[in-house]
Amino acid sequence: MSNYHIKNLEEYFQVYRKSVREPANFWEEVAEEHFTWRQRWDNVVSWDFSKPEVKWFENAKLNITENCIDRFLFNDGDRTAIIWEPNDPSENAKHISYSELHKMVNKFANVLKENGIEKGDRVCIYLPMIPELAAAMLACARIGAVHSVVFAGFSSKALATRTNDADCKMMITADGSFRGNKTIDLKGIADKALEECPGVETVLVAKRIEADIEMKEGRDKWLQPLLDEASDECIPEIMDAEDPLFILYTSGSTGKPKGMLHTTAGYMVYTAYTFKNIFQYRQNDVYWCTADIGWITGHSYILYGPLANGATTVMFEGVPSYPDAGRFWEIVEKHKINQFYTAPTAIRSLAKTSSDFVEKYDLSSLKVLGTVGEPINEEAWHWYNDHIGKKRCPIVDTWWQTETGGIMISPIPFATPTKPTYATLPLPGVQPALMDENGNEIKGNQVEGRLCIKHPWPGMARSVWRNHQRYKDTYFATFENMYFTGDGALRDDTGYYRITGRVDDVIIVSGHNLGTAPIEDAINEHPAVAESAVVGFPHEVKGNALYGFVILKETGESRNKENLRKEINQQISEKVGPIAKPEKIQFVSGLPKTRSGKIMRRILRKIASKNTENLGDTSTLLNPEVVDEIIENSL
Ligand code: 7RM
Repeated sequence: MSNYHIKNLEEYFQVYRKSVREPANFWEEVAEEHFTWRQRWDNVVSWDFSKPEVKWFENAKLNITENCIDRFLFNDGDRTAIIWEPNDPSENAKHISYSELHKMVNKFANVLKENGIEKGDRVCIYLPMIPELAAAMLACARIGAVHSVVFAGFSSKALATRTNDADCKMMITADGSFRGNKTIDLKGIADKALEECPGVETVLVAKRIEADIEMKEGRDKWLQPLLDEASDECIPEIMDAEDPLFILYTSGSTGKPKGMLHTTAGYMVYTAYTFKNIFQYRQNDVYWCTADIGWITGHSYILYGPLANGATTVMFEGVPSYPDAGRFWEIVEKHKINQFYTAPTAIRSLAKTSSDFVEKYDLSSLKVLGTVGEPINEEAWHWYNDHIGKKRCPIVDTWWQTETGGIMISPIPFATPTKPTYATLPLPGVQPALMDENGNEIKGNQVEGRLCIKHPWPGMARSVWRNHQRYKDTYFATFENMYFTGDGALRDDTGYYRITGRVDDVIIVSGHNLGTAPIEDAINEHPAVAESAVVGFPHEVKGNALYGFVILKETGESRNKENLRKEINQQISEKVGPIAKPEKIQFVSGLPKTRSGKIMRRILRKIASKNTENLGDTSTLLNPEVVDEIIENSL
């Protein structure tokens, strides 16, 4: 029996039980099954959550790019590593083989070295979804530099903060990017950020949109001529298992982003293992994750996880709505996608469009579908299952975080029976616990609590960059000897997990602890409601009161709003209790969301408390225009 090919539920439980009984042996076997190690580890895992300190594969030596590229050259150099699909469907896709990727990465790595980058230096990568982005990350990893990718939709302010926090010596950007029918002046944004980033000595600029941009003398260099000149051979730097691989910023509840630090061997083993099992990837399959590489989903499941398995991974430059709402399905047909991984928010927006956009295309290549980033509602799940998977493709609802490095709770296709809105079971090696408010573990089934993890796993972040105290406070201080995820979850009568949302979205109203998720669920059950968000605001009598923001379905828009408010309140009274009735209900056309579909409650909270002077950075929003509308009509 192989840890990598779990075929049915019984086998899952066997592997799972072993992974809990003997975690070190379990992960050792996984690490031995594949991979090129330059030196073997002395110890599989050592950990102390009170410091917190976690080490995996101690003293092992390796280079992750050797595992993601070189390992496949001898037999499979011509196999496609990356299929790049451009924004504009009339531009040609690129098929980059493992040997071409090898040359590209080596050249890029040599350019980095020639420009003063050494092992341990941080490099900020601010690039759109073009092949240079993948090559830049791998080039850093090849020479032991630490990449810090900043999503190319972030503002100059966000870019500057992240660049300075990580002390980056170099920035890699482009002359601009395409996004649907628009172009974005990336270099202009980068220039503005760089005014505040004195530590950046060199800026490498990729050419993508042929924009006429300013190049700052002595600082900015065009990338392509340097690549053309560079040697395509570069001996990989031998790294220690626990050497930093990358920093990736994730927004904190305070607004100051946390630079999550991931290290080399554990991250590699974990992303490779989870990718293979969860997508049941088989040789010659074509796998597509629609995320941007600027998020953890892209790092782990566009780049490192797939390449560490010698897979063919698709990188899409564009957006789901361009040139029309059929673009995803056109690409599935064009590249004969076998595994498709996307966010519930994308599914919901595409489900709203005409079914002609789906029916036009041949989706018969699909074998496994996935979702990530937020809870998927039942309606969207069924649409995905019926219209995209044609009821023949298991849907893996994958729960994880930037901090976990890889997927933690998810069905394994064909082994775990799926259940809409449930992420189902922990992967082998993952030991979840539900905790009550007094810090006690809630055992048994049909229970609900705060989701923690009891034992380290190889993919977990090891620190917050230069702020280990914050790492400890955020994840290890709430419950003793546990990693606290910040999410709430319930475990049903069969042991399946359902993630209910962030538990910091708890509001104390007249001394009652109210979670916003169940209130939102109650509101959403009203037939006229499409979606809602509830936040708290200060109230003289109650301490806090609730403010509901509600999006109506088309059918609800013509209804009398006062009647609707009454009906919604009635519904909340019945499902949660009268105490949970919002003081105010505002009907809105949209909610401020990040590109991965997470509602930015920070903004709604400020609007609800009439504190709209300083909304903070809204550049990461998918729909910044909706904020003005909500403020204008606020109650
Ligand atoms: C991968 C990613 C992490 C937060 C996490 C949850 C939420 C993610 C699911 C989910 C319900 C899911 N990293 N979340 N996946 N909630 N079901 N399948 O999204 O760092 O950006 O966000 O996202 O709240 O804590 S992240």
